[in-house]
Amino acid sequence: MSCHFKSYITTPIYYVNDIAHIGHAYTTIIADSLARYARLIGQETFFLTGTDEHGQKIEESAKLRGKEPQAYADEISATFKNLWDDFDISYDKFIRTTDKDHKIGVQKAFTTMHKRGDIYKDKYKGHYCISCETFFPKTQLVDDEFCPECGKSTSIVEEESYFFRLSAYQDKLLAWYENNPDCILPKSKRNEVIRFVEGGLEDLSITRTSFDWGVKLPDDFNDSKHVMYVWLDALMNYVTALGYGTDDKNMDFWPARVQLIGKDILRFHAIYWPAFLMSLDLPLPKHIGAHGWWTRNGEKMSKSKGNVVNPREVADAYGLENFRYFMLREVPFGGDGDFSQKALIDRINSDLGNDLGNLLNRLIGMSGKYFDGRVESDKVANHYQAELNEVNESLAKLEPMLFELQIHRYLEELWRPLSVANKAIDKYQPWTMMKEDRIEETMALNGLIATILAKVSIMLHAIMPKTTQNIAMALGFEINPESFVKLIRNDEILETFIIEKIPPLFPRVEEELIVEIKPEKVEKATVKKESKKEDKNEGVALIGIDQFFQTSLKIGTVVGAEEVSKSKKLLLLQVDIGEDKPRQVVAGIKEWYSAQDILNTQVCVVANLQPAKLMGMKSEGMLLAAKDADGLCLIRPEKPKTTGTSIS
Ligand code: ME8
Repeated sequence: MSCHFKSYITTPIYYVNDIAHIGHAYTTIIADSLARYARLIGQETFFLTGTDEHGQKIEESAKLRGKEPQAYADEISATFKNLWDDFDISYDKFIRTTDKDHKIGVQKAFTTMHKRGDIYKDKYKGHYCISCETFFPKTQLVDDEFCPECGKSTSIVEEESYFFRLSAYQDKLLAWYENNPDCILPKSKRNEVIRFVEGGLEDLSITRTSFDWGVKLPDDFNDSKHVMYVWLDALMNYVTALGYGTDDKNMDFWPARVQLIGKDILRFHAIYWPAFLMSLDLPLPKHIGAHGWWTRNGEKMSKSKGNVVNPREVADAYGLENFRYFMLREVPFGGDGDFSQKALIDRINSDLGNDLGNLLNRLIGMSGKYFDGRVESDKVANHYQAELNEVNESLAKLEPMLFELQIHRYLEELWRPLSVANKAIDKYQPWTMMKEDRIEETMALNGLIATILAKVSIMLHAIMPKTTQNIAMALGFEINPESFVKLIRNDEILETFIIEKIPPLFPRVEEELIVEIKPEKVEKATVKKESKKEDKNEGVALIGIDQFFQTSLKIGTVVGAEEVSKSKKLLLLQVDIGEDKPRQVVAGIKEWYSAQDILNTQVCVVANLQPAKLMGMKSEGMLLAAKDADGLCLIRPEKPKTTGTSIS
């Protein structure tokens, strides 16, 4: 039995500037599986997830959509929560950084760090990437301008700021990594972090004055223009969720057993977070687990390519639990993984269908035919001790693997008992044994298979909760902490039962169930379920209204226009869409409009496109236009409308 009696498991809190995709689902499903496993083995468990709602990025996303940040955060946070609820994610708390208690906790942390002498005020000048909410030294920028992490343009920010004395924690951090070889998993990631910290740590700017949307400093600082740096705010969620700074109600769950993150945010969790905790005199987490990156068909997922995997779509098409199994089995934790329907279908048909589902079907078939469904396991050891030994050996290896985050190996090892069972049927040939009247041996073989299926179901339960409960039901028991102790810990056998026929668990998948929307052929893509007979829609991907509303369309007034001399096609426009300053838009319309034609006219602007660069000029929007054989015309409001009005 493990020595931790309380297991606290966390996911990152996800930004509300985007809806959930397969990457978010991956982290959350791993965490859910660990939490379910911890509960099954009888540990008191607390599983936390939630949303990260402050910062400039969120403020700007809200503004682009013409919404107040709080209203916008409410809306997107709910989409995450709904998805996790629909996915049956067993979180104990869903935290939002806009929760009052969280804000109080962050302020308390700030005060504590300050009292300890870890916070001081100074000036900061640096290159800031809004998308990553991070300052980068000039030496790390790409072409002196672009963010080394996400490639977007950075801007120079000079502000008065409070600083956290990160530099003072360099040695303590190195000692922590040194003395706790498993503190960062996989170990290769720990080595990366050590190298980074050995390179030297600068103090960290932890407040901002250039925007408002964040946790204010505590009142006694009397410094209302500062808000907390979003990463200080966000990281603190892991303890404010337990009551830090308010009622301390669940603080006995701290330190966390496992904090799951993607490799993109390792630096924040493996360097800043432990330093903050040390400053607060709180213990450090047992494991920080950084997983790799999901791509789709070998390509990075991005909205502009239109290849982002929507977890709901996959779960609807292939089954939620099959999808869970696939993600956890397919990729070694820490490595990058590729999502393809082919790989998913292979896992369903082969691992789940052939190895597991068919085994149950074979058992239902044999016990029905020979024994009216009765299965007795009490003579198994008399006839199949070698098989039992092999199974027990495999099961014994499993225990530490999950919490060491060797999840794909755990599943691989868990399939060995299934293979023992399948091989035993082929080897002992129950149909021959029955002909030879070897009834006890045949019954014991069925008992062996049932026992193996029962044990495997228990150990697979955390990953496929409903499916395994169905298997258990067919085998006349229920998966719970008691049956775990009986069948796994104490190696007991299944009591005699009458097998129940259940519908096939993993019907064979014959073809891809989601029609790929190829990025460059969006207009030609079809959606299988909906493409039926509506001629007008044939060949066009149907989208839901919520997808349509993800596009922010605005009435803009062109307040500046000039021709780009080196280009036959481009005009450089300044378009007012009701924001502080006009947007620069580079439009390919010069063949049909002169600068003068378009100046002081109204246009329709797509306002939430990723900025792009055209001939070295930044373009922060796109104009709506229609083009046919006669040429191109701009789409404009029929009557003048207030600049910045949303189009819907
Ligand atoms: O970083 N593959 O939030 P976020 C695998 N708010 N995992 C992926 C992924 C991909 N392609 N894309 C995202 C933030 N993830 C901060 C965290 S915590 C105090 C604050 C997963 O919405 C992965 O877990 O950008 C990654 O770490 C997380 O989503 C980032 O989510």
